[in-house]
Amino acid sequence: MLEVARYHADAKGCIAPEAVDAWARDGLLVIEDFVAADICQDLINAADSQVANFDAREAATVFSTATHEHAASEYFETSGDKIRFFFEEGVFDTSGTLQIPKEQAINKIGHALHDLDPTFQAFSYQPRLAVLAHQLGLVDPLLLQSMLIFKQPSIGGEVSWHQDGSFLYTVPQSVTGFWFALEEATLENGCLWVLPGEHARGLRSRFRRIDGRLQTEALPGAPDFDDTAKTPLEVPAGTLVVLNGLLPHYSAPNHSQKSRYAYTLHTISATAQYPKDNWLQRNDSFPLRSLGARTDCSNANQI
Ligand SMILES: O=C(O)CCC(=O)C(=O)O
Repeated sequence: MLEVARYHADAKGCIAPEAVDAWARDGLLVIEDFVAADICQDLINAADSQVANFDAREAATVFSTATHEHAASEYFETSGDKIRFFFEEGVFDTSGTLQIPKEQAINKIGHALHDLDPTFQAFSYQPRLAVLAHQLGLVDPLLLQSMLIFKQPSIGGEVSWHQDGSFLYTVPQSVTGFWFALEEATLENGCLWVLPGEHARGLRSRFRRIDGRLQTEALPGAPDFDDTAKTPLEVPAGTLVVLNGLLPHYSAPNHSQKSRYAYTLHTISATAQYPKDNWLQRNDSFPLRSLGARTDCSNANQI
């Protein structure tokens, strides 16, 4: 099986030229030790306290990436500028009562933790990310979306193969994912899988509002994903995986006894056009903010 190379960033967020080359070639970049162990723990604690403070009776919306059934839900569609809670499949009975404790039942929190939770805000707008983004060629990155994906033991569901550009479409394509392993991610607990280089074959579909309803639309002439090179990314806690918005990725259900917490951020370019028929729309009174000022890496040590 193909092995994806691992890189490191220095204290400023600077990476070696070989890492920049790997990003361009593969459409993804794995940076180990990007997040210190105590910061991973702070983020885990902040996520757990969001869940503890959430009244599960407020939302009986079942989240399922396999069927996109959630798409019809107003709760999902208006979550772009809020902190909302989405559940694993099958955890409610027909009357909307949770059958298991909410701590096990929540699939993810989204989609504006980065602007509304102080711990996630401080982490998301850290200068090292702006430095890294600049080296990867991102132009005026704005923080659009954040999610905490729990993958709780035995129940954490699959995230089906997709390109982030289908959901967060811009012209030209500019979405970039920053995925942080807050806990070790393994084959057993549902690590990411990727198709290195497959971003070069373009966007396959769009998830957009058509006649008032969110739907997935195949793009004309788009090839199927070629999954012959599908590669698991087993990574230690603290690893950052950066994903080009056209890079197909997936994660399996968690059948193990260990959770797999990950925090994920998506940026778009301020210079790109963001269509009105994308699912995620923010209120005009709550504009997107820039990742921040960049620093020059020209004097950085080789990592
Ligand atoms: O964490 C996962 O399992 C999937 C994350 C993902 O698809 C994303 O961040 O775009």
